[in-house]
Amino acid sequence: MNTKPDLGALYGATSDTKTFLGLETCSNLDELIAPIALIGAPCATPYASVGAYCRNGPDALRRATSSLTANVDRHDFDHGGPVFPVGQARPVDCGDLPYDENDSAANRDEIAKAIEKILARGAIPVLLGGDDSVPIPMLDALGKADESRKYTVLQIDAHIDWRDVHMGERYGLSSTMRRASEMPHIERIIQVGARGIGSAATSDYEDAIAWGVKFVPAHDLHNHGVAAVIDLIPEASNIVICIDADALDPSVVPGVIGRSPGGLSYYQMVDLIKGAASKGKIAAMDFVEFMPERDVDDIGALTVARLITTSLGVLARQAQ
Ligand SMILES: [Mn+2]
Repeated sequence: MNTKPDLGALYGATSDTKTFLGLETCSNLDELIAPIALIGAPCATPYASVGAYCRNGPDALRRATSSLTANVDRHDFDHGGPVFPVGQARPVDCGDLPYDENDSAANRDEIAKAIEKILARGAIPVLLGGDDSVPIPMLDALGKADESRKYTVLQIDAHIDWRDVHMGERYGLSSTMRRASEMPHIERIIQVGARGIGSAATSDYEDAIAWGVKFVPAHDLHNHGVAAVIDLIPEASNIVICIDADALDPSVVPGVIGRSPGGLSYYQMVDLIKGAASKGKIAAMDFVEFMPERDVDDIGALTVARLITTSLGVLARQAQ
């Protein structure tokens, strides 16, 4: 016997849902009408040595919600009510952007244009990677939408991503925060969860400090709590939250290329997101680096999909 009883069947979910949480689709961003737009970007600027190793992330995260599609309106204890407030327009799932592993510039352009359209329609973009090169064009697009608006980036990641160039590439996943620091509309960067050994050299870390980055490494977060991070966010900030799945502990998200012990718990992540929302307006979010091929029995997909769901509920409440 190799069939296991399934939670979706227990809850009465219909089997063929293709969108995140069974949300409505939007296939034409020019006609988008929703407060929040989920969109997948399987690939932006991959390193030749590993390719687009997170290209299957968005679909795996959608699949991880399929058992809950019949239960979206039930009580969610992370919100004290349904995840989406009753009577309010819901997020939509805009599907995945096309990509070409051999044309990174075109991929970045595709992502930037999509984010610009979402912002022009007044929706909050929630971008699903893809590897951690995917946020660079999203952050770029935020500056084009409104040149006078300044942003605080809250990056939650096991790695600081401050390499100037790695493997001959400036726009790869090891350079995301350095590229962000070069954008005139990014006025503040807070980086949470760094630990262990990554690709950054000590000089990269020193460059980030000199720029003004406030670091709360994972060990400090465990010692001092989430409030130490939230205190760093000024009131009324426009906040972009950039979440690398490897920020979470590998025991809850094994599905990443760079597993690093000592990571964050699910509720530390939730409290960071809710805490940010309490200080300002979350203008955009990304969830990157989930790699289903390295996951263990879909436990990481479940955890990251749950975190995205909770984030959508937080964004829905701030849109009220
Ligand atoms: Mn990263």
